[in-house]
Amino acid sequence: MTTVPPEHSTRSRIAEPAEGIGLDELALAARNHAMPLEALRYDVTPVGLHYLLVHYDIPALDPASWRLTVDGAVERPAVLDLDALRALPRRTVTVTLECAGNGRARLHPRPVSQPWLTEAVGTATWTGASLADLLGSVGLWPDAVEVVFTGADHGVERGVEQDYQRALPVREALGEDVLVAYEMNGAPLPVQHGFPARLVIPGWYGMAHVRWLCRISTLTSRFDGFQNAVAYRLKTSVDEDGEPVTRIQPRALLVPPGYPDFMSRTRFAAAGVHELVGRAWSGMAPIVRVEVSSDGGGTWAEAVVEPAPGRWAWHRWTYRWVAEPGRHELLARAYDAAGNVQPVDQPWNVQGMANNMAQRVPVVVAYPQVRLG
Ligand SMILES: Nc1nc2c(c(=O)[nH]1)N[C@H]1C(S)=C(S)[C@@H](COP(=O)(O)O)O[C@H]1N2
Ligand SMILES: [Mo]
Repeated sequence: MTTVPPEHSTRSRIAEPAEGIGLDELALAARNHAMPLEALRYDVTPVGLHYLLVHYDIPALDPASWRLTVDGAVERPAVLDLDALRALPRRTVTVTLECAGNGRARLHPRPVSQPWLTEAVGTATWTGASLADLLGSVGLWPDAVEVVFTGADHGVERGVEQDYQRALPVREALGEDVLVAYEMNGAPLPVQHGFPARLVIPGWYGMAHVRWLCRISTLTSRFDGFQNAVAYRLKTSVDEDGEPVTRIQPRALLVPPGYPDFMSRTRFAAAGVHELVGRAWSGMAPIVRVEVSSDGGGTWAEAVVEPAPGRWAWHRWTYRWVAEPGRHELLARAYDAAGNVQPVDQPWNVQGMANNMAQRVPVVVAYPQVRLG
């Protein structure tokens, strides 16, 4: 382990009131892209449009020499190559994945980190072996409590040198749709999404879906690694331990209507009827209701919500908007069957995690058509 210079041993930081996005955040934003909102039109996000978040570097793994070690609190530790993984029964699940930091850049005050707006999301069809089958084949000890997943990527975070590692409680890890996936949208995993294998844990925020998986270790005690114990915590002051970030909070997003101004992204749309289209999802329960406001959140009306293409995938929704000439602000909010409601005001926390404040889309409507210049 290298000695980390003190300037890198920082705690997470909150931006000063007038502080803009820094070059450090721009560097992260340029590496890690969001999903363009117009891609909400697809049930399954085309691979290149799916959001991407990589903490360190994308590792180069040779599929011929790659191995997955399964050990710890198990009867028969095993080492699998890619053929052995692919020989296990195949399972395919369509999953909406969202980064826990989504929405962070819109918070006041702003936590300094990957500065997401609202579109760190995507839906993919993942194929792989079920983790329950894999753990069943090695004989999980009955007193195992956590499963630790280790990726092949390595870096330093707030002064701590580490492999990217996350743990899950055993009862979550044994869910029937939890996969060690080796295909995304019907093709081998693209390198940036975890080639040759990644964990997929439907309903959970992105940080739990460990890519470039090389080791699965079961423990009879709680895991205290950085990404569980320090990062991905909901806390209102820096000194608290906070609660762990787990499942995805409900969120609705809409495809902004009309066309955009290049710099401001303000929308211009013709007066008349617009069929607004969006998606809504929750990692806790199906979406039961979506509401739309065209007056900045003053009044709300019900959208039509379609069934989701799978238990863990987003729902498509539509709303018939009669657009009058003038300036408007569109909002959408989602409700799930477990009673979770998406807030209009920010749910603030130190790391800007699980923040599902409603999206706002300013639209300038003109009749019969907008003409600039
Ligand atoms: N090995 C490894 N796995 C990882 C990460 C990482 O940096 N390294 N980032 C996590 C985070 S924070 C997110 S949001 C998702 C992003 O997955 P995607 O880029 O395939 O959409 O991967 C997760 N898995
Ligand atoms: Mo993330």
